Amino acid sequence: MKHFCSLFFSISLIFCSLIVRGQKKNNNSLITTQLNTNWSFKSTDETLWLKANVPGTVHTDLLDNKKIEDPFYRLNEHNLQWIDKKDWEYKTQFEVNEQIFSRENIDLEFTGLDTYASVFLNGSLILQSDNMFRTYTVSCKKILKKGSNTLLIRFDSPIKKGIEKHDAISYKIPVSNNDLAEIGKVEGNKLVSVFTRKAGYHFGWDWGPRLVSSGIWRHINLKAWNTFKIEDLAIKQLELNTSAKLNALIEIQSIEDKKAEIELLVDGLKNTFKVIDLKKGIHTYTISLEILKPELWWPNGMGNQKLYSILAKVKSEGIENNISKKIGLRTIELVQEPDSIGTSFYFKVNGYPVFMKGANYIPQDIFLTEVDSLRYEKTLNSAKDANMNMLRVWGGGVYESDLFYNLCDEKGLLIWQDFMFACAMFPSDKDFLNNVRQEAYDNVKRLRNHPSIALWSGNNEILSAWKNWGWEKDVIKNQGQAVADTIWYGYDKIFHKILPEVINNLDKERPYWPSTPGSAFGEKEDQQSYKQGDAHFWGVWWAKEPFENYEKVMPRFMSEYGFQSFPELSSVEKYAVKEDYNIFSEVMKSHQRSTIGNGTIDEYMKRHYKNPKDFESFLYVGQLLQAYGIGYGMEAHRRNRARCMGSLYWQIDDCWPVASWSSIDYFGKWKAVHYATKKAFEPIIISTKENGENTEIHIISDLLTDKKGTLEFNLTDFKGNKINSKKEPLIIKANRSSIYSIMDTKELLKNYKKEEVLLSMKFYDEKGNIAEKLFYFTDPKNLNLPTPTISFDV
Ligand code: BMA
Repeated sequence: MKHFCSLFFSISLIFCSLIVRGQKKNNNSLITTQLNTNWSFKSTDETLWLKANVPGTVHTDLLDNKKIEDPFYRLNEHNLQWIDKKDWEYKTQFEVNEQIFSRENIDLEFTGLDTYASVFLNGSLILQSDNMFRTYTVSCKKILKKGSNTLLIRFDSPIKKGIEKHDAISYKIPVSNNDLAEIGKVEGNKLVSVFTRKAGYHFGWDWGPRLVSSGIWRHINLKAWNTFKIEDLAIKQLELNTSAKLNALIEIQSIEDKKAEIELLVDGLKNTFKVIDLKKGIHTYTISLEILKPELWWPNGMGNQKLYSILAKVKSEGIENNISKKIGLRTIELVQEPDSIGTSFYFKVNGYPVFMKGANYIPQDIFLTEVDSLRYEKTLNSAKDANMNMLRVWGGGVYESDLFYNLCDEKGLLIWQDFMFACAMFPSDKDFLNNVRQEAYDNVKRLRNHPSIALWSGNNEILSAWKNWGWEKDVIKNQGQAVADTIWYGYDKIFHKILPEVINNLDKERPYWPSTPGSAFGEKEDQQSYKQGDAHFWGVWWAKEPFENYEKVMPRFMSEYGFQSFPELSSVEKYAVKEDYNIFSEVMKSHQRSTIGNGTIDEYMKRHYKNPKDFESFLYVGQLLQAYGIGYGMEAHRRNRARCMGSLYWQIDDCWPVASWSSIDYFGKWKAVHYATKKAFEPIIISTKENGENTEIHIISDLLTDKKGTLEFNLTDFKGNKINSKKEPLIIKANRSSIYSIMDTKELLKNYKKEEVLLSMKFYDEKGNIAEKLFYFTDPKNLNLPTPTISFDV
């Protein structure tokens, strides 16, 4: 953890030196200092203060101080459940020099307190917070001193607070069993997660540990300013054709009425100048600007990701404050129009329908502050390299860091952004609803400039749970209609009123989708018809349906489907020892959170593969199995793009070492399915399937122009002898899926058996191969593969 500390320290140094340099030009401008150093912590019932990292978490600080063992190792998680039952405090001393102290206004800005925090500045209580997703700003000039100041933050146990809130209401809120209260050793196994605005997955999930930490998880900034401070800059796109007409909305806080000059620069060049009347208080000023011959921002695979940097300089009576944002110019629409099937559900970017290829994303660590820029870069590069153009930031995690969205902007990864609600109903009281409104406000405001964000989505699977999984009926049956009405009141308020209102105020250009999976007709319509809306299809896995059902269940947009595998041996070695090497050992079971996980993998493996000879081979074949199944699903979705316009599998990453649906394990290792994804998501693919007596060859292109080349296929036996072949020129049509050929399988195979042959296909032009595909006519376990005689030297 040390390197993170020094990283943050050097960032603050760079920051300070920029400020000092800035001050030479203008010694009245805003001074921002991050309070990242000099922190210590302890539980409130101890006396000894230990060194702490900020940003950080209690668990990682305890680990750094060697007070606990690695929470991910073997069964250690189970011995660490005492941590979330205690209250913790963090303190630091920081200097306020003359220059800072002389500013008329000094604010403390807390961008992430997890979660029930009481903040004391020099002994005075200045803030009580109860939402890890919110930013809190406190004006504190009156309490600050010149010289040394003390900041102390007490975090109340989220479990004890949760129990209080749980016990204070007279009814039970339905929560899925992802809240692992039993592992958490919570009294009476009470499900407390929904009472706290804290990442849902901290309380456990079917791929995650139960490690409910606390801490200062994002920066604390001290901001000192004279007369006015810029709060925000939002760029709104009004028109985009031969020129881009934009509005800059600049929010400024001023302590008095006065004149100010605003200058806007685009990529360093002066664009607009305007004199405005600054008014006392916080107000938004609108200034129009224009970019001639704009270069568009495109999703990955469709073009470049041009980002314009917009700098706003605000000057008034010798004070200059600046703010800058990066934007991308593009149009995006969610098209839901009646068609011959039902109602479409697809995204149009810059006027083109785009098939969304991607995955669901969960936080990359149970301890959020462990995810440094390298890990963000690596995971998002893996998405880009696998030809993805969309990730869904799932609602049981967090609104991600600015860095995450910056990287998505740069890499052309569109984001389906959930609000942070998943798999549970929530409280309906006024305080809770107000808290949610403020959280939505903070995050929509923070994120709205990112071209990568395609859609706001209210929640994960809550509507399904209430309407289709039987939660509503159970509540009516066991607790009565009045309780069901109270619970639904909260749902209706949050997802049909509060969130749409916030979006309408701040970001109305972007589509809002109340729940995923959802229906085009709101909560009244059956979501299981697959004729409209998006779908999460879990018949494969939970109902053990065959992989072929990925072809049969074809929604308009598949936003979740998945199949598990274990990490490879080199990753398992990091959390287990040799005696654990059996998927049914205590340790391996503890790193497998799906109630049906091991049995399901085993059953599907028997359907498609031979029995692996040992533990290591089981891990390996398990990964092949996942690649086989999910690869099948991806191709099926793409073949059917006339109906289905998105394929986001569950899930790209892990937050600890575990057996899960991920395609990249916790240590960053690509599983076999990630390689299969890269292949299945290439811009042009050849996809073969058997349909009754026939073999069909489909060709799918996501390119925006037709592609000319030659298609060749060869049917051979496993020794390489040619049985059948064909080669012909072909023009692959832009942005569509078409059937290239339907052949009678018997004729194609000539008298050969399915287990003896393989069909290899390629499409190429004068520059080389564009698409390649190998197709087998039977499951891997049936193939009569000859024993190879290959020798190698390393
Ligand atoms: C999906 C998700 C998660 C869950 C996953 C696997 O539906 O939304 O809640 O982890 O299934 O069960």
